[in-house]
Amino acid sequence: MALSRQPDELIEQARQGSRTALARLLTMVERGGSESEAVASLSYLESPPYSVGLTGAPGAGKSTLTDRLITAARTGFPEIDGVAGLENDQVAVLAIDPSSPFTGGAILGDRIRMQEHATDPTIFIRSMATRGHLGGLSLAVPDAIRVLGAIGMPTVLVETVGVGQMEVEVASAADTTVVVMNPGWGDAMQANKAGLLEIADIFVINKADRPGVRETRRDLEQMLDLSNTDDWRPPIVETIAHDGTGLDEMWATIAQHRASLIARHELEARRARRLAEELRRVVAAQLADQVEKVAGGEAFNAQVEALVARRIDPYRAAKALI
Ligand SMILES: Nc1nc2c(ncn2[C@@H]2O[C@H](COP(=O)(O)OP(=O)(O)OP(=O)(O)O)[C@@H](O)[C@H]2O)c(=O)[nH]1
Ligand SMILES: [Mg+2]
Repeated sequence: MALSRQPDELIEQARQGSRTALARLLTMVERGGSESEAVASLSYLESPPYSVGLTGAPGAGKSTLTDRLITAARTGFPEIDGVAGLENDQVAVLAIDPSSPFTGGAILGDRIRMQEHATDPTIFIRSMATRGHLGGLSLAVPDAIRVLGAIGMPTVLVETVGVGQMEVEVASAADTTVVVMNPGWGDAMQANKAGLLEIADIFVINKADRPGVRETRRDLEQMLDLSNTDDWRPPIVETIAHDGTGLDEMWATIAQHRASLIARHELEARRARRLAEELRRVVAAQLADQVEKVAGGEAFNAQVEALVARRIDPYRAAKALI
């Protein structure tokens, strides 16, 4: 079957299992523009997948954890306290590299590490960077997650390096956000400074084979004592991603969080808040686009000349342009 260029046909082909069709859809999303809008208008009609974000400082072990988590995730979400589970017959991973302008496999290390899954048809792994998407990754990633849901992925894992504001935004655009840190003095403080504490639903202290686990846990507990955690106090899980220690507990904790969100009717509320924020970003991006169009050309240059000659002030000039 020849690969289509039409988003609707591509979605159909991807639903039937074509990974090349799925890859092409995600490339469209990544590139932005009218094709990506066409993809969004279709994927938006379907219900979103359950998304789990992993973030944390560079080198914390997110990719190694994600790799292990794929295996755990395939067991699905169990039913918990009457909240229905979810069968994960397929699992998708998005590895987000905010600093890279490249695409489709920029994160070579991740690729190699996750290679044992590469031939598994129930697992889909894709690196993503931004290429001209209006609004950048904070819009491209939710779009990509929706595409994955629309073609039938029940669960999507999203790995992001959480160092800047935008990365935190991307990471927190998941239903469950896991913040990964390491043992050692100060790691919890660093995470706090980076704004990671506020977005964490679950903390993972990875590299628990190293000294300092108790100190990091204590620091975290103290910070949590000071924050408002009435409905859900983020649990702290210790892992050794290398050998898989703690990975079952990590997945079970993610499943607990999912069940808690659903039981409290918070999942829908969260998603609604995220959509409002997303719409705000789309509006901002489209207005910024219009600014670029207004802030160039002859009329604009004429106003600049008038400003230089002190015939007009910037406020009246702007009004004249708009
Ligand atoms: N000792 C120890 N090393 C680990 C553990 N987990 C990961 N590592 C090592 O830590 C290094 C970084 O791991 P990655 O999984 O690439 O970390 P990452 O957070 O994805 O890194 P970036 O994507 O570059 O931010 C690698 O050399 C891993 O082998 C662990 O539990 N214990
Ligand atoms: Mg990584």
